[in-house]
Amino acid sequence: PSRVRAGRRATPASPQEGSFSFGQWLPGGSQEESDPVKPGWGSLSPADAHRIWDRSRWRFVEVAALAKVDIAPFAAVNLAAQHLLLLTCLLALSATVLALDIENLNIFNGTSDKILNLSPADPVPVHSAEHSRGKRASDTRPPAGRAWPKDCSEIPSGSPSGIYLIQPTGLHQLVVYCDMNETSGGWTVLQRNRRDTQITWAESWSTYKYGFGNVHDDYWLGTEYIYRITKQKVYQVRFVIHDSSGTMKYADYNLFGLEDESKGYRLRLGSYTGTAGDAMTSNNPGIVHDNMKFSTKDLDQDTYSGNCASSYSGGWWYSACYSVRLNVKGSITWGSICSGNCQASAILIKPASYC
Ligand SMILES: [Ca+2]
Repeated sequence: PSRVRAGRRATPASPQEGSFSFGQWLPGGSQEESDPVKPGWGSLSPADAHRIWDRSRWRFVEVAALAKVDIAPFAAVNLAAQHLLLLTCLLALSATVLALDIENLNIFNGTSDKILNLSPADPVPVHSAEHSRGKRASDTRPPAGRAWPKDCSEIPSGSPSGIYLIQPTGLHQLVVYCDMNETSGGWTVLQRNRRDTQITWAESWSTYKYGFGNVHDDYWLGTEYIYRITKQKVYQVRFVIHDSSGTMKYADYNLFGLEDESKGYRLRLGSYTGTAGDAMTSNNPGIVHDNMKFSTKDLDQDTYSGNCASSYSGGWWYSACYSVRLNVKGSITWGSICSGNCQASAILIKPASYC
């Protein structure tokens, strides 16, 4: 390795140093970017070496050393160096994921290249294979003062749907699914569930508070995170329901907000439009959800004498008990359009639009 390094230190001679040019033996620029097996390497004639010896002993040593470099060991060293670089990149990758301080890594079990707003300019490389071809970790630092989007509405329009990092005010980064296709995009997905989901949904208050599931498919973002996002701006909500035949229906409320944890994450909805029916704001106090506190199996804040969350599994804004039940394994319900046999659901929010 020391002989190879000697070649890297050599620089082209300046014109006043005579007719010999180092450039005729050495690949121009950085060897990392060039093919090390280059005509001329190892074919230095004794006469050339002598000329160099006459001018500078140091240079003779350098060139003679290069002339002795055999291709095979050099290739082995180069391969080892590439592996070392790849290992360094992988270490840097895992280190920078931690350095990003993602609060809810518990719902993210993929690789960093699944996070769409991590570009090569960010601390985590998007394509590690490309990274290993010569870029150094120091090339990928983010600009100072980098601001992450506060929600999915701050991601440039035209971006694809997928997993992004957002950073609501006062929090570290969160991974979240952004729906960029649904009516002009920019929707932050709070919940996603399917009839054949792998998750049970029968979780505790603290598990609901910080989220669970898998941001790649079914998940609850976290009641506290939902509260912290909605505290930033005035939001609208879209409940997306795939009914028993798979037809997509929706219920929009032009306002969506939660009160803080000390007030039970009480739900506040605006007025309804949509095709799924206004099942969240029923006139029947026994099955209404708007203005209800959130309940889980271990924290009963419903209006029923018993414990709705315990009886029906899954945390929700129960009254006594429900007409909508989206946080459940296998029996998703939205009003009368699919009572326990909806195929899928999602809850999406974005800043309210004003006419
Ligand atoms: Ca109760």
